[in-house]
Amino acid sequence: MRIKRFTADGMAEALSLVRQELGEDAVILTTREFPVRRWFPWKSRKRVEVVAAVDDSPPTPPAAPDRSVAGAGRERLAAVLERPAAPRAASVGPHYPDRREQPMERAGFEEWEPDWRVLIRKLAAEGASPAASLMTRLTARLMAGGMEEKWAQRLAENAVLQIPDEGPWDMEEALARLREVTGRLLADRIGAPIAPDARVLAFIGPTGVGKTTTIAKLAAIQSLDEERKVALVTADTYRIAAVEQLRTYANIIGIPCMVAYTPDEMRRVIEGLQDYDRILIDTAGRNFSQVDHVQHLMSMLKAASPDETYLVLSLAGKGSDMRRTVEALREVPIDKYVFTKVDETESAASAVDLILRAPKPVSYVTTGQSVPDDIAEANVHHFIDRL
Ligand SMILES: Nc1nc2c(ncn2[C@@H]2O[C@H](COP(=O)(O)OP(=O)(O)O)[C@@H](O)[C@H]2O)c(=O)[nH]1
Ligand SMILES: [Mg+2]
Repeated sequence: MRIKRFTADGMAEALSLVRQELGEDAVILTTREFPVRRWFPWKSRKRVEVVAAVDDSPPTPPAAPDRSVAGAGRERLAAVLERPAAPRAASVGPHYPDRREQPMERAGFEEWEPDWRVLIRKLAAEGASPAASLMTRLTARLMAGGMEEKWAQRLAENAVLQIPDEGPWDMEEALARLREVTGRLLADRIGAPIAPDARVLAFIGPTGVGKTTTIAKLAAIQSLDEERKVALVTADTYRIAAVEQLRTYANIIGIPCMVAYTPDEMRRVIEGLQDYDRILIDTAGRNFSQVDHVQHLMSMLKAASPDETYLVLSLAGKGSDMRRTVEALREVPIDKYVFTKVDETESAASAVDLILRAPKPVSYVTTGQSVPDDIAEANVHHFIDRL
């Protein structure tokens, strides 16, 4: 570690000295302004002092590919930020790897506190610098879209940090950088359609988010386009209309629809559907802040023993509600997310917040009420274009 003190007439000059002497990896430890006394006090001017350090110990060999921002350290973060986003085809097709093989829960953003945040903060503290004002505007925009402040701030800081020194320091550039940074963070978390060999699929989530409609869309595509043998099962027996709704879709598509009132029935129904390729299970969207609703859901899921469990969440809802649902369902093993009602919202910030906070692959987004057309395999643009 080399530590050095620099003084200059302004922060920009000081930082450029730091960069010249210590290189791009330098970390700002402290900054301070001090007046230079002249003969006449009213003519005193300010100088800036920056203490910076650089770690010049030999570099550690690169870690195995892992795009999570987990694990402290600038290198990991830099690797995440600098690796170009992998181009991702809109439709990934049936060869898509089964992501259940991968560890889902990675340590998240919390640990992502690189030292150069200090630098940005200092810049912000300078007052009306363009960097500070863009950071504030980006943060406010993300928060208005439902992202929690600390995440909004970090994304905004990272975006602004990517703007070259010579600018342009405007919102258009800042947004482009925000999309770039977010895209890289999300890249390996988005685009995970139904795994080819997954047979039993359960869909859970709050009421009204679009579970039944999404199941109808997927069932129609799987059955009519992909010519698989598809069956529907509903455990949403709380409302009579819910059973009828699913049954109507099943009749139109021409596939069976079974009802399971209890875990035992669920077990029997699934057993009876052994020669079906895909069994899509609809569940009741109850108020999951009540523990017994979660327990009931868990016992149904346990009986169904799904290969994949999808948590369906609506982008039209509030970010805080979405986070509450995820928190209430923390005991439920969830494999993937489906985000609905993308057509009803201008901002996907709340979804980005969730994907960064509780990382799971995002499989589909739905874009309207039309069965079966308004559904697409999720891609990064569904999210970053709405930031
Ligand atoms: N705008 C829009 N509406 C949707 C979408 N998906 C579902 N809906 C509507 O949301 C309402 C609730 O859907 P439903 O499937 O019954 O929700 P569930 O209670 O979660 O099963 C219905 O009016 C659907 O037509 C979507 O992607 N966009
Ligand atoms: Mg329903």
